[in-house]
Amino acid sequence: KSEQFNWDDYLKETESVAAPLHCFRQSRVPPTNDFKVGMKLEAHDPRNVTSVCIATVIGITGARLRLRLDGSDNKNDFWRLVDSSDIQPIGTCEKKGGMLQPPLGFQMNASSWPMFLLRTLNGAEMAPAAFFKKEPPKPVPNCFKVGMKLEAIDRKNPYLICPATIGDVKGDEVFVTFDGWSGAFDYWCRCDSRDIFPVGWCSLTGDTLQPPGNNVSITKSSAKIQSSPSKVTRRSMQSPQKSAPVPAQRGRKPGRGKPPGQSAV
Ligand code: MLY
Repeated sequence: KSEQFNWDDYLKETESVAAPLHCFRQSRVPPTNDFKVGMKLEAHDPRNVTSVCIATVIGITGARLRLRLDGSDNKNDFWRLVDSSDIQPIGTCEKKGGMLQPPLGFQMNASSWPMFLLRTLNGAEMAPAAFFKKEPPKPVPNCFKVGMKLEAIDRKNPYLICPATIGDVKGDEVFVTFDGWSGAFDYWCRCDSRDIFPVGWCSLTGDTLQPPGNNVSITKSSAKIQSSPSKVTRRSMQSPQKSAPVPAQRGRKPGRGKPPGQSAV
């Protein structure tokens, strides 16, 4: 716990570069997060994206909200940026002629939905429209390059934002690899994904940036493609590696990992 993670030092240590800001679909100045725990809003159900549901802010982390759909359990919380197009003020759905839907896995009998909806909204603190920020435009060409560093959401543990490296680029997609972790958490995503952020994002938003893992060697950025054992700067025997002490990324070729489109969940 002694020394804290520092991007400047880390970029030097790994002789790598940060992916440029304009590569990302994120605002240059992160949006301010004015939401408060307990406020209600409308959100697309992540498990059924055509449904618009009522959600409650359960937590605040940097420019993100931890959300829970009203009528759902506490096992399906999700995180959205305050400038996500997945969230909107209460009343938006109706204004557009839509109907608020029960979340997938609604805990009560479906017939009790209309009454549940009335009760959940009655006296609720609704997040003001001004708290919702406009989603930034899509960056047009995919300008990420293999080896560039970034901050990325761990999709298996979506509350975590972690140091990551572009491991591959194909068309509009990038392969996000997590520094210091074996491939288990890596994923393909579109270059305009809201789950990836420029270096320094967490320090600007006040979100927590995880330190790199320590179970896979981290070397020069080129090491994500071919690692040279002499350049190993950090390594330990910690977990999810099957056959231990060889640097896990050794011999990795661009193109490994699942093809674009299959794992972007
Ligand atoms: N408890 C999990 C957390 C893993 C997080 C990995 N991310 C940061 C890439 C584990 O140890 O498997």
